[in-house]
Amino acid sequence: MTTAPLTWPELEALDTIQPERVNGPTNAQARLRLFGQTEADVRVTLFRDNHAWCPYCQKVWLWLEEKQIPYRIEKVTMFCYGQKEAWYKKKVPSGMLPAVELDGQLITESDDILIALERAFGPLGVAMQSPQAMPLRRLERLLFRAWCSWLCQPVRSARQEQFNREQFVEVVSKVEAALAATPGPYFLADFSVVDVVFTPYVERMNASLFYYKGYSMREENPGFAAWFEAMETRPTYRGTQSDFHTHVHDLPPQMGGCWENGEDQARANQQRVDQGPWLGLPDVGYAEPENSREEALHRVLKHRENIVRVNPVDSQIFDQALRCALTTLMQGEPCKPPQGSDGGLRYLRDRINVPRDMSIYAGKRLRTALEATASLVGDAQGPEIPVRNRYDQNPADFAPDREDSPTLPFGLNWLKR
Ligand SMILES: N[C@@H](CCC(=O)N[C@@H](CS)C(=O)NCC(=O)O)C(=O)O
Repeated sequence: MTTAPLTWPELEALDTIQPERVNGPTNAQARLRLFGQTEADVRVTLFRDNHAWCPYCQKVWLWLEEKQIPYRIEKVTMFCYGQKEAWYKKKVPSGMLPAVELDGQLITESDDILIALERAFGPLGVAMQSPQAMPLRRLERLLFRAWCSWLCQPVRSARQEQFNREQFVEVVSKVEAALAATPGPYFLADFSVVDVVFTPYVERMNASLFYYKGYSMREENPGFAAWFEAMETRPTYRGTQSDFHTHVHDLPPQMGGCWENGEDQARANQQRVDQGPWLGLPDVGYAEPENSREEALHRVLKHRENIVRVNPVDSQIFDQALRCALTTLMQGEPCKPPQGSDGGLRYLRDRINVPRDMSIYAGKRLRTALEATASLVGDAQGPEIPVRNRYDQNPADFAPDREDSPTLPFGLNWLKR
């Protein structure tokens, strides 16, 4: 027996979320952050990517959140998702992100941005150029390069694959030693800018190596395990944290390709990240918040018209299928969707972007409900997730003024329209 889908008004009645974007916890949707201060106190504008994915933006974002500096957020499209906004290219001709305006002065390059912010507002624990931070910042770049060599270069032999893996693991052991050199879980005695500098790529390494190489960085290294656990106690980090599914499919176009090693463990991990179950993956370790399902519902309700419109399945059919998935999400009962909607439900399952759309547990709950609903009518998958670009995630399609905007540059013509 399956239950009948709730209507949109019935679903809306279950939406209890009242987001506090400006003064509440760190979140990817805010356009203004005040931390209890006033708009007159805002000296900083952060230009970051629409997808809340750019690692260098995450570094500056985390720093501002940790220091509770009031700031505005202007969101810009990254090249591989769609067309870069002309107003941003006038400001920053290369189109690169992040950028910051501090007291009206434009600064680019994330390290220079942090140094300028430190001058204006004081350091986060230690200064970027302090003798404590400098060697650890160099170690972070060493780890980054070893990761790129292993993940982003095709190999000609199993020996070369093994060599790249060993090179990476050797740098990991240096990082483990650095983490063990202080009594707490962080890089220095207390949380500092050094942890912020490591965060973006360590998160992306944890995701990508699990998926493409079958190597679980967080589970195989006690220093990293403790560091992740400590980071996840911080609401700032939780607000910027992404999940495995988002990272592994956003990385290939950004990095120019990610190469899987074909090992059994990697294959098993790929199956798990793509098809679920998503709860229990080592992309998050803290306990699930009580309102993760409500959060997922709230976010879908907000964008439901666009979500239905861009789906490859006929709108009427998909509207009902989506209500089925949301009914399952909220009531825990199976709800049979119309025949032929399975591919459309999985299309959406594959395009939930964490934290852009919702936080990590909300994303897992929604993927789970979409998959459970799809599996009641078939095993059709959605169109494949592209690896050279992510125009299927063009933010222009979800812009509030979409109707007034010119024809989409890359169109979503391969979708129904
Ligand atoms: N060295 C720069 C690197 C910044 C960077 O590589 N940004 C990428 C995104 S992660 C970018 O803006 N690329 C242009 C685009 O994708 O639109 C920094 O530290 O700020």
